[in-house]
Amino acid sequence: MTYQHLLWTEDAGVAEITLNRPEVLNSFNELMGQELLDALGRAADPSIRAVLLTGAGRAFCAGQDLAETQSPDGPVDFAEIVRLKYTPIVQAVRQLQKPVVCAVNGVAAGAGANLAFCCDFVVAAETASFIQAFAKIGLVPDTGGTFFLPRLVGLARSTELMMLADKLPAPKAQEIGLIYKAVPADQVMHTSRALARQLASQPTRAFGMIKQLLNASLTSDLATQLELEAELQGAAGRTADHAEGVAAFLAKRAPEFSGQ
Ligand code: T3D
Repeated sequence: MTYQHLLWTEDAGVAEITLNRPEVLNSFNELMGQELLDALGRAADPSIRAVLLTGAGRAFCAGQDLAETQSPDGPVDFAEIVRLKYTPIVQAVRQLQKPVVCAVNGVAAGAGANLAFCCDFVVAAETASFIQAFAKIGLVPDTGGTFFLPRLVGLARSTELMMLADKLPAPKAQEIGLIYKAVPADQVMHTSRALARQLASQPTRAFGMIKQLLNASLTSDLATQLELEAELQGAAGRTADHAEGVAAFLAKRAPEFSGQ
């Protein structure tokens, strides 16, 4: 499938998805939301073992396309937009049984920032920034922001970010543990691609199960979590990659994981 507002490329088991509306800082119109959801579904194919998400041009994503939601016919139902667009995208990223690396090449605002924060790794250009822009236009954070931010950086910092809505520079985001790392702008794609490629060569099924465990840990109690660990360790122990990992260890050679 070809997309109007996304670029899709595949290399060495990595699907690279680029939000591609640079003239409006890759803000989300309806079609780009549908296309991203489609692309995340396509990334479930077993030949894809890691995903890299980024933006074209000088921004990562400026959130909702604000021009699109202005209707002469009266107020647009934002609840519907959130339910039909942003919520399914967040669920798709979290349910995808493989790592998603987000390369934040420039500013990430509103739903664009929170899309980055629901990914497994965020590599940002040192010149990039994150803005919980919602309050600036009288809205509340969506796209999982109120779920992930308090868990990533705590309540006080989340309140500050959401209510003051100041630009958070990427190096500061790294310092407070909100993102994986900030790198010089000219290295953001190289670093992100190298990371995605490395992840794609690892035990993909175990990574999928790690993601399942981390998702569950965000809401479960200790007993439930311990039982899920036991269950998924059982499943991981039956994978070809576990057999390969142990065989490689005993033979003192590097493992060659197939992702199975
Ligand atoms: O509404 C619902 O459906 C509910 C769901 C909401 C989810 C959300 O994401 S709400 C939050 C929406 N996003 C924002 O409020 C951010 C708006 N953008 C900005 O604040 C700034 O553009 C940035 C801080 C991100 C970057 O500033 P700067 O100075 O680097 O760029 P700029 O000049 O403001 O933007 C460049 C162009 O992109 C400009 O167009 P022009 O003048 O060159 O023709 C600007 O209008 C356009 N643009 C930027 N963001 C958006 C946008 N156009 C539409 N929607 C945008 N969100």
